[in-house]
Amino acid sequence: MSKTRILQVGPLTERFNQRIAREHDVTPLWQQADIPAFLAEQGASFEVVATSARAGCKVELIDALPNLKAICSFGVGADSIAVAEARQRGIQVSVTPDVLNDCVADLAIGLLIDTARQLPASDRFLREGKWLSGNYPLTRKVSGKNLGIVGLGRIGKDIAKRAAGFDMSIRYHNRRQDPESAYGYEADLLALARWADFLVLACPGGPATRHLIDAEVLAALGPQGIVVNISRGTVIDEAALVAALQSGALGGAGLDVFEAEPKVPEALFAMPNVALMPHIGSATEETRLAMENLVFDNIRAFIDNGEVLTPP
Ligand code: 8YV
Repeated sequence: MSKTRILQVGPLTERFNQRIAREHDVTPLWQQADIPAFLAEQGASFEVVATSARAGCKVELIDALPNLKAICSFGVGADSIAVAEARQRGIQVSVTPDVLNDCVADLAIGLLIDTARQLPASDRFLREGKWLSGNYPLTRKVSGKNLGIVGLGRIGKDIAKRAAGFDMSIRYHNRRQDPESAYGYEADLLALARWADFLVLACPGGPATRHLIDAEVLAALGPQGIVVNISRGTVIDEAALVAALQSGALGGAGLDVFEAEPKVPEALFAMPNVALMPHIGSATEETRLAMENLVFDNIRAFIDNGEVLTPP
């Protein structure tokens, strides 16, 4: 067991919790009876924080750990971690990129089909015995449509690869054009939304993308358009989304993420053109194990060589 003291911010799987306790000198922060008193007394003894995209690491926690040197997080998103403040203080940060691309991209395509073909609502229709009195209404075709991707990063590219198998035309919006990408670049998000049948959001969360998808973008996507969000709930103005779905200004929404998880606007529950998932993009046995292993690899690399492997 190494001498480096690790502070674990929130619980992960039982397997993760047991392994970190076996391999490291770890203290579970969430189990402390009086967290501020604990941090005041012992904060200076921790060099590493183990956390997750959900539990995060705010600047207040960094302030309470004056000898902190590395923050190793489970999850690819770094929007809940004070990355800029950490960097200013020479604290390294790691996340778990790439190992979850397949599963998140799979879910994006799944949500797109779910929403366009109304699979959750069709399933409910059958279970409720309604098929006995008539057929389910017609829905919308998926193959061959125009797909706009907001955020052509690692996950966005894997979504595009899958969508090509459905003969979709693909264009994307990023802050800057990707010189390596052969897909059409659209600098103007509104123009992309106007062109697209489906708009899939795969950009990072955080202040730079907060409410990027607002009432105007949703109106440009239009009454037959569908938005799919597998990034962060904050990227969509959720109140505007609910209003656009209620008025028919937007055709449908497939959502894995929400502004105030685990709270989801109840107005969405009864809508047949909406598919709702409890933030399960990376939540498969295989991918979650790979993510856990990458957190351990980062902690080990930092302790042994002073460098994390996969910064955000
Ligand atoms: C997880 C995620 O739900 O990778 C991310 O950024 O949002 C998801 O994979 C999250 O890491 C759980 O804390």
